[in-house]
Amino acid sequence: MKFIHAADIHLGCQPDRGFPWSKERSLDLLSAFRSLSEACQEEKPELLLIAGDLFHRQPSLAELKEANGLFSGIPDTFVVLIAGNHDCLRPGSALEEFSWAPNVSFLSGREVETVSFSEIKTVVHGFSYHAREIKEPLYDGLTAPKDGNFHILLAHGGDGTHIPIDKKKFAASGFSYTALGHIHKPEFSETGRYGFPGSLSPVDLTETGAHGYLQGELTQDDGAGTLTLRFVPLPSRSYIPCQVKVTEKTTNQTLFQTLGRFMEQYGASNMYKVTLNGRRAPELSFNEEYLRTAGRIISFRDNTVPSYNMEALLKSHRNDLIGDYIASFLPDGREEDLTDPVRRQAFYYGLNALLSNFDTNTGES
Ligand SMILES: [Mn+2]
Repeated sequence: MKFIHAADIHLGCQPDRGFPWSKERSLDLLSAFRSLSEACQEEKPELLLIAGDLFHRQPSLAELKEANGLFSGIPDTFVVLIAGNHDCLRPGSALEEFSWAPNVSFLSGREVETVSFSEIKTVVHGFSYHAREIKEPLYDGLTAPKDGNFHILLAHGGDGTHIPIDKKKFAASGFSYTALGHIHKPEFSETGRYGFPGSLSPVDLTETGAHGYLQGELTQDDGAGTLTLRFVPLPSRSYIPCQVKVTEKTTNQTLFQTLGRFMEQYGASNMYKVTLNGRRAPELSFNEEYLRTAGRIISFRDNTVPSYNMEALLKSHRNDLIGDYIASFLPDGREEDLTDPVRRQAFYYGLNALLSNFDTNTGES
């Protein structure tokens, strides 16, 4: 029995809101969902499992019709879905009242229900969220009968406020596979009999790395079946960390060029999380606003420190305010001791201010 397992598609979400490329990112989510249905047309799995958060929020009737349209285009695949915390069921909502295509089963109840497919000797168990949060570990006690069928648990959660789970328990639960959603980073275990496909396409800047779905197969053996799983990445724009080490020679213009080359190499349509490290010329600070125009920079972090010669400064300011100032932060004269980033930043701001106001003739600040 072949299946495809996806989750956290978040249709209707607009990632990177406020950035000029945000609109394109919401289209990415639509493309990823279409790619998933095309994968089903090509691979012809018996089952498509969608483990919650198909929609980013309460779907409109139009969004439901769009999703259903793709599902009805894969009539030879049984589709089973549940609602997650984002698209949790509200009384009287379009989602609650929607009638899905004949090949789609929506496990909409708040308690475990099942749908059986005798053709593929498979039973899918699951329930839907009816609230934004569920703090009880509702999956921990569930077990599957030994009746010759494959039993699949479709589940959504895995953190403290969304059905905490104990991954170690899944292998002994009797379920052939627990198809999870909610955690947006892919993670799966054949021996542990569970998988998180992660979000189908990344929905925010924390979601670096590859995104896609899980493709699996269950074959009969004496027990719950032999499980194989494979992660299939979907081509998509992604969030890429970009760490730059600056030197005393780095200026805003040369840094702009470095960032530009990096983004060209990894794809100008991707989003970059820029972090600057190293020691910059003390007179110079980096102009975030200007540097952001080098490309799609979703986050910008400047951890650089000015490259003062602390030993020489301490020597020449032994008897003035600057020497006292340095000594109050660095009793041993070592900058490495300033490990707290806020304190470090404050120290350099202060030092810079003192030095720029220091009158070399009078020796006073
Ligand atoms: Mn979720």
